[in-house]
Amino acid sequence: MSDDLTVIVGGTVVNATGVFPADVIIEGRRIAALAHRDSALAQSVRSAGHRRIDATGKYVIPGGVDPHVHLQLPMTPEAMSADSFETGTRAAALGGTTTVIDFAGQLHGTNVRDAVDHRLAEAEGRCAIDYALHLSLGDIHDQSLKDMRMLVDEGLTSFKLFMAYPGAWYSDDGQILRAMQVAADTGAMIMMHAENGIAIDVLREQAAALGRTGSVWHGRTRPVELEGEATHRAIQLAAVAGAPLYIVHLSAAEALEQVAIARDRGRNVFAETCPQYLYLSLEEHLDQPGLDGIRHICSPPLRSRTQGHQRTLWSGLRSDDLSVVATDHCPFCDAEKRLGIDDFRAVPNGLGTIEHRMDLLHQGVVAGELTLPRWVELCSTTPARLFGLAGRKGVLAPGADADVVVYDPEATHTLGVATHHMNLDHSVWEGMEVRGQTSTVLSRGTVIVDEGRFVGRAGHGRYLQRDLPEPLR
Ligand code: DUC
Ligand code: ZN
Ligand code: ZN
Repeated sequence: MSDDLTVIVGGTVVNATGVFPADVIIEGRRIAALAHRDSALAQSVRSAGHRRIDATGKYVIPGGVDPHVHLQLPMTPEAMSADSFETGTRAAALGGTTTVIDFAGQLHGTNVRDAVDHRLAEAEGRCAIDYALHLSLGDIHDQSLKDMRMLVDEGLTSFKLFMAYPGAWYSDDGQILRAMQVAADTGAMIMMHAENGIAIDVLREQAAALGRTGSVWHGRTRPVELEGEATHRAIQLAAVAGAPLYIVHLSAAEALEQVAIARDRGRNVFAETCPQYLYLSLEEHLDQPGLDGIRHICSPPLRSRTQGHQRTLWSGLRSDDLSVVATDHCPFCDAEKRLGIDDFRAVPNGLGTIEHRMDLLHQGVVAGELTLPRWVELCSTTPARLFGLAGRKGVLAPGADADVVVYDPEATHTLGVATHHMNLDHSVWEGMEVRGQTSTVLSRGTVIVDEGRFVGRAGHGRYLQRDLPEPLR
């Protein structure tokens, strides 16, 4: 056996497939073996004096895979999302995430090649953990459809389209169908922002004309019916094209119902939700005066607790109608949020959660909403599989990258600006007490978080060329 061994001893391994006591043996950058604690292999590796990490009393899980983040995103000319590739990936690592997938954005009139190269250059040498890119397509025409094929050949295998934001990112049904046909032909994944932006724009203008410009109107002008309708339409268009479909940031029971119907019919439709839709609500968070309200503006909006959306989403996580939990991390500091202090329409959309996803979903385990394997499946294994990283990320198995998190299930801590590492001057999670905390993190065999302290470096993270998604259910 090689000399370059690290062994994580005494922990409880949690994979999507089960929970068992095992030592994790790492050779170089990959996992070499999982050895039952009492096995001869475990005994011999333990006694051979290799590097040891003690995980007694802790879980050993595959590093988190967050397939939806926006680092240093220029949302408007005045508002750039607050975490850079450096600060955002460091915060992610401290929270137990070892892979992120961000987006290159092809705006109207810009070219796909330039958009991807520009984004790759921005990330290069700056990430603490491995990273990949999707492409947001804002301008669908013959050339950009051709460029999709080129990107698939290069290992960029997923494309986000928007049914919202007319005049900016919006695509009409014909454009969406054409992109879906290319996805069906190449094996790429279409990710959909499913809100009916044409109808939403009417409601926004009507609200503003009546002086209804407070933060709660952001939510009231993006009603759940328009998320449900767009989700239904996206699913039908994907059926016509014969393409798999991934609904991003699903927030409402009406949308989940459409996903569940499609899945019950055996369709390859998947959906992600985000922690904010599981814990925060329109009544308690968005409907507050001034800064407190606008800090909670994101799209889709936080939904009504009294209408039961949160309960429905938790149940969807259990039933597998929801397949993934991502963050949609897109934080803005107060100065940028204040751009819309008098008018919700001018508030940059997005919240900061990249550091807290594993902990927030672990609360689901603590509360009995999720099993331990389901926690890992939602946060690591399925996002890796759906985005072409199966076998490399999101699993503790021989041959997989040694992206490993030692997680202390009993540690308690309080989320908020005093303790978080995101480059953000407030927190929508302020004061929330959680049970469970990342203790040690390895990225491709290198320790990057040691007992809660970041010891990695910007530039350790590598760009991941991805395989085709594995969308079969
Ligand atoms: N959609 C996203 O996925 N992120 C930020 C804003 C938005 O509308
Ligand atoms: Zn979106
Ligand atoms: Zn997003």
